[in-house]
Amino acid sequence: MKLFVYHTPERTPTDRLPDCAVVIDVLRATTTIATALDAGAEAVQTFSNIEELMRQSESWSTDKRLRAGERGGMTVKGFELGNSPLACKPSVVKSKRLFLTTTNGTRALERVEHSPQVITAAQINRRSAVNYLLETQPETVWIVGSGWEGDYSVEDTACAGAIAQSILQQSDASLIDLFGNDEVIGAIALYEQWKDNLLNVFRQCSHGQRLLKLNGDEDLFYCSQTDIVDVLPIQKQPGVLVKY
Ligand code: 3SL
Repeated sequence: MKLFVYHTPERTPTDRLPDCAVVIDVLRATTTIATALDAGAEAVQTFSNIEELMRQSESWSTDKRLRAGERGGMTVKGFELGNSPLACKPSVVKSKRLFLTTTNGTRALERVEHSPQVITAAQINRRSAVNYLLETQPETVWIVGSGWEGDYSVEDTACAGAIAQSILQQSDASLIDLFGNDEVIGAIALYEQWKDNLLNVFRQCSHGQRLLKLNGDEDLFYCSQTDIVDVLPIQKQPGVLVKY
């Protein structure tokens, strides 16, 4: 297995695809996706474009669908849910399809949606993603962060490092065997530096600050927890994620 880390969709190569893509948007899209599937949602279908989401969700009966998403961190007008993982309670999402649009996470997913295998990861389900990679041993793995409108986000790269570090610890491979680009080494170092205090870095980083202005401290706390959810979202058709 060769691991590559790309900080943003914009920095992800366009002329090839990996055997497996791992998409990360810790704050908050991939945390929300894992939480919704863990709470019993039938699937999460992702869109970068609101009009396309409206068009495709229209044919679903209202008792089987939920429209969810944010722009600028706030719930899209007329949608039932925003992008807070804490809203994804079983009583709300069970057996429903979430039609989800977000600013960056859904764009990152689109960037690699034609890869043979696509999974999503966040800090809360890091272990499930690692177990899947160790079990399936894809030859090339791209861990793609969502960032923020083209810029790097520290929380996504820290989570990429958490995945890479755990794979390194559990496989016989050395770092030299495992890493495909220098970003992997940087991501592991970043995670090592902050792993015991992720909440602190989440509160300081630019996206954490943005969410704090929207009263998002509970979301930050939830998103900063490691391995609390045993669920792996896997793409069954482009843009549609289900429980593995
Ligand atoms: O950018 C995204 O995809 C979102 O997850 C951003 S937010 O945390 O909902 O503001």
